[in-house]
Amino acid sequence: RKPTLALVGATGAVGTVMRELVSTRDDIWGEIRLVASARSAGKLLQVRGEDVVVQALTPEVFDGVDIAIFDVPDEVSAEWVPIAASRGPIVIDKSGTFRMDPDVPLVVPEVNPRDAFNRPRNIISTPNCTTLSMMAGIGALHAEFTLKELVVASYQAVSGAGVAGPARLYDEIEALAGDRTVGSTVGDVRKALANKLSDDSPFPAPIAFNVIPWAGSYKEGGWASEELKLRNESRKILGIPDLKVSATCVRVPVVTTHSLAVHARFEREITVADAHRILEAAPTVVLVDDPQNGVWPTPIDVVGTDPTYIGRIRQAVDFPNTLDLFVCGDNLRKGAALNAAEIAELVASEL
Ligand code: 2RA
Repeated sequence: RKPTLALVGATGAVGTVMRELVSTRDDIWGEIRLVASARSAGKLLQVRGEDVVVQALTPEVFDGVDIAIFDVPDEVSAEWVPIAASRGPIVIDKSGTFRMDPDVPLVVPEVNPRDAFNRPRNIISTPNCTTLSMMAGIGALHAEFTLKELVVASYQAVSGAGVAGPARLYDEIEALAGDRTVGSTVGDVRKALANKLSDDSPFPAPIAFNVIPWAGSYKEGGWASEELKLRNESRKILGIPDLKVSATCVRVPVVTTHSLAVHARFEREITVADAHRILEAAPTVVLVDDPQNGVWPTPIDVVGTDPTYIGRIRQAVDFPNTLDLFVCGDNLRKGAALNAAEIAELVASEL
């Protein structure tokens, strides 16, 4: 019997990519059940070329399900993931709710696949998209050179904030288009937008023609939640509890694909050639690193694809055993839906 899969949150930004992925990857699934809030129940959505009726989130919807992938807000996961897990399926949860629970593994299949098979609560967590964008590459380098410190600056796409993110960016660009002076005087962008758009943006400042040094919610000490996630999740996935990590997360006017500038210190000397050799051999990493010829990764050349792209690899001049590099990864694919699909395929192999 082929396993039954439930996709919970099937109508969201990640849910849409998830349906596309299960329709195009190896078809290992029997029934695929689509689940969403009562508001979306009854809708028809396409999976594997067929219309499937969306079912409402109820305890009974998980009966007979082998694996359930949740992509819903934290508070919905907090309530419903334990209910689902108690009714049988292995639950793969994309929210932040269980990631740091010691009884819930946090899995990136390229880095710590074995952790997926030790899950006391029947739950597996998948990391935040910002952490995930760099994990395949950093994990491969760590496996040979032992990572000691990470200093990261992120350049995060607006779709990380859900479907409202791109909608707001497009609205702002449309509202500003045609004025070839806007952006040259303090306050002019805010004023132009205030005249044309409501202020219910998912972002705390205009995102068109701008960058915003903030992603997530406020945490003690002035940290943004995304920055602490990067630190805590990297430590857990890599299995280095004392890894030193410091991050600054920035939202940029890119639709989809997060980028990260990474400063990584290792236990021993590592050269650019070492990094090229390791990353070229890493199956899900694409090395794009020929700066003399203007070759490096950019989000618009990465969006819609599965791998992590890495370039601009340099040996830090003033910091021993340290590389600087630039990573791009599609935040909706490897950053979210793809990692969950890969975990599902991994654990389905044991059913
Ligand atoms: C963001 N990392 O980009 C978040 C999404 N989980 O906002």
